[in-house]
Amino acid sequence: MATYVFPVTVSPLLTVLLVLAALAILAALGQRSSGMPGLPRLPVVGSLPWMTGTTPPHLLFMKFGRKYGPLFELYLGPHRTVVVNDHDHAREVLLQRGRDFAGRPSMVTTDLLTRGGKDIAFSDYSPLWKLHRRLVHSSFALFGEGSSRLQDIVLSEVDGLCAELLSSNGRGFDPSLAVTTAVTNVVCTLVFGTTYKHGDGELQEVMRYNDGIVQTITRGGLVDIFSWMKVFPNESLSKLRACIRVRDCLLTQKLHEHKATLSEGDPRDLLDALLKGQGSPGPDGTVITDDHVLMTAAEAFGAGVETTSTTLLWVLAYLLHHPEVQEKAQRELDEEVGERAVRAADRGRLPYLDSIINEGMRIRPVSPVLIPHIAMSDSSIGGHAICRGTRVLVNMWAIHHDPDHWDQPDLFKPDRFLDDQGQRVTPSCFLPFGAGPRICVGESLARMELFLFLSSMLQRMSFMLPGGATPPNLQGRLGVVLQPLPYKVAVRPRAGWEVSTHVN
Ligand code: STR
Repeated sequence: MATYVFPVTVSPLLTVLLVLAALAILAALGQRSSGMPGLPRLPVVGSLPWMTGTTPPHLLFMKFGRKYGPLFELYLGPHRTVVVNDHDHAREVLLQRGRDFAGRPSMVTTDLLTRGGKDIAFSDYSPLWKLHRRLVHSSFALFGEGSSRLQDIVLSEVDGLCAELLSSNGRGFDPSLAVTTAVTNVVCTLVFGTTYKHGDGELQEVMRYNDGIVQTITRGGLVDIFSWMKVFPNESLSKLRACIRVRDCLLTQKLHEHKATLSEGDPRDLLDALLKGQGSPGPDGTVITDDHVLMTAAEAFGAGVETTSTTLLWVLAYLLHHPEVQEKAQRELDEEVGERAVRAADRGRLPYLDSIINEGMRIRPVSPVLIPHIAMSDSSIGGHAICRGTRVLVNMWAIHHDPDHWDQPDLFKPDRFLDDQGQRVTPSCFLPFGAGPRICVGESLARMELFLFLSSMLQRMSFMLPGGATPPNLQGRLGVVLQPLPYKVAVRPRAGWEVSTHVN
């Protein structure tokens, strides 16, 4: 077929004018074609020019929500993105039409991190993903509720942590390193069966690469919106690649060791459980490869460390603001547990302690805007048509701070999770782990770990503001999770527990 060349030559100036006019028309057309309120939009950059500044997304979206309502749209570059700021629409997206919205967008940074989506959190919805998720779920179940494995691991780590905290002898110090080290060690034991001494070189290497990933994973910034930008040099991406290399080297070695020593009988740790469950192919003949096992271990690791240590640090920060809450929890512990070590089975008896953890996760959710969802088929939210491929951001921060559902949402009040008899209540708009097909697979492990760490710490010691220090800033800093800014505490052993300074 002959190529037909349009026989008109247009002057460069006219071309520029035509292009500008076309852009203006496109911009006008781009507005509200769906009838959903939302931010203005320009070609190529979308709504990004209206989203500059230093306000983190969860607060920015809440501000836009006041102008556009609880459900609105914006364009991240070319990507149509719907933001959900309220509980009713969130339930639609996560639960009622959970399947429609269970997809994940592909992003440059997370594709690097997960070898193109061989993980659970970031990989797109597929039969293989479902099979993989089921395997991870059943492997986690071997260590959580109904087994004493996690309890034993945490309790042996708590001794070391308490000893370290108490060694400060009443001086003020930043608790984050000690807490993160303890949590990292629990996760190392759970995932690949290695328990390190505090200060061990390999443990430090693990903490270093993890920190590097945390710092760079969200800093890819524009590259996750305009993927073609990955061809340009990008310092953050190079650092991310370097950390991933160190991670993969360590985990591959653990994987080989596990394969070589795998035996009949109970799995020793998560890697064993995954390897043992790897065999059976999925419905369409797909299989869970070694890469999947490796990526799962890496992710269980990253998710387990960042979320748990951050939640603990938030709770401690709030306890410094509310000594009366700490005292009430300690009274409950004294009455219900006394001097023996706290066990997982005590959870039922300690509703107030649980309510503190819940209130911490409500007021400062580690994931204030959940990992982006994507519509896998044409669907709808709140009666608005949503076409396949639309990204959906659920603003859990806005839901957890909605004054229509929470009395004085900005105040730390654990009692809101208890009724007048002191029994647990769980408001339906409390969703710190998300909901639906993408709900956090580690929820029950996380809850148990948080419970065991916090109860053991509060049983043994009191956290106070160091003399003259101002209470922690509660504003938070958004990285891959929402973290408290560094702060200092002083600790004092509680009566009968002075001895724990001598443990280890
Ligand atoms: C932290 C750093 C790391 O080494 C690996 C991961 C992968 C899983 C991520 C985790 C991260 C940060 C917290 C996440 C978690 C999956 C679920 C969790 C994003 C980047 C939350 O949704 C809070």
